[in-house]
Amino acid sequence: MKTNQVSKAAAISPLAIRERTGSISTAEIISVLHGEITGLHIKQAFSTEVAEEITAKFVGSPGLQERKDGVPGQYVGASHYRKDAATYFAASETARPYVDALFENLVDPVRALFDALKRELHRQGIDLRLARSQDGHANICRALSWSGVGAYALEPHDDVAQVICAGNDYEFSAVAHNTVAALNFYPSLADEGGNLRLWSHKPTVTDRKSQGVETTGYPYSKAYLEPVPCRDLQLKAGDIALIDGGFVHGVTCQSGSGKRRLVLNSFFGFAQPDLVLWWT
Ligand SMILES: O=C(O)CCC(=O)C(=O)O
Ligand SMILES: [Fe+2]
Repeated sequence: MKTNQVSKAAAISPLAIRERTGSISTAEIISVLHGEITGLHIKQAFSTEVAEEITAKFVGSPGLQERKDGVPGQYVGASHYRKDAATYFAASETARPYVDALFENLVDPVRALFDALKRELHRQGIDLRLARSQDGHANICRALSWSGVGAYALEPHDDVAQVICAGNDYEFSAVAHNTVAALNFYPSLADEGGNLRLWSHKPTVTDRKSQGVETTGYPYSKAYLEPVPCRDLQLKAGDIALIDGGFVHGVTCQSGSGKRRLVLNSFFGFAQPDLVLWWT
């Protein structure tokens, strides 16, 4: 990681951020997909009662596990990060009952967004579906609680490196040429911190190589990001943040007694002009 770090300044790409209260619209989601909005923060976007029930189900889930892939956190669901397609889709199948159980007896807000987007895209002649292979298909989301200590609960990273390096076994590898939209629902936050920080920088393959994060996009160093302007989305339970995952982002440190930060995360993007794929 250290040897060929050329100290080349990170190119600045402006952030287009929209923050408001209310319900998310399919037009805004599609604007993120087209790269017109970098960060969309919708406050009070889903019910706090539903948020509390999902959080309680996560905490008590028999499918709750510690991440063992170098990213500190606990999760329910499957992550494609550093997995080949066969392993990821098998893990998705195994985790499905646990993911579904998080929404038992509730109207799942992630599924509601998926269905609304599917209807709108269909009107435009575009199909939206979960990514799949012969081994299974992706889940609607994964639930994550970050536990990094220090400046970041989740270190600065981008979500595209893992898609580029996923390999051709994955039908969604083609999305890396377009916007990888990262969708986050927040059922719970710690009393303080846990902001989603976005930097004005969209790394290229060359940038990643220079930083020794070519295959992971994780983590970008403090020194590399120091000169880059950033913006924090200050999140509360019931909020949604939808970002262009190609921009560097991370989660600031969190503090306070008891409450843990929980995010329901999914990725989606255009694999073909008439096909949007969704995965975790
Ligand atoms: O927890 C968050 O706010 C962001 C999650 C994230 O960036 C990711 O899962 O890749
Ligand atoms: Fe991310």
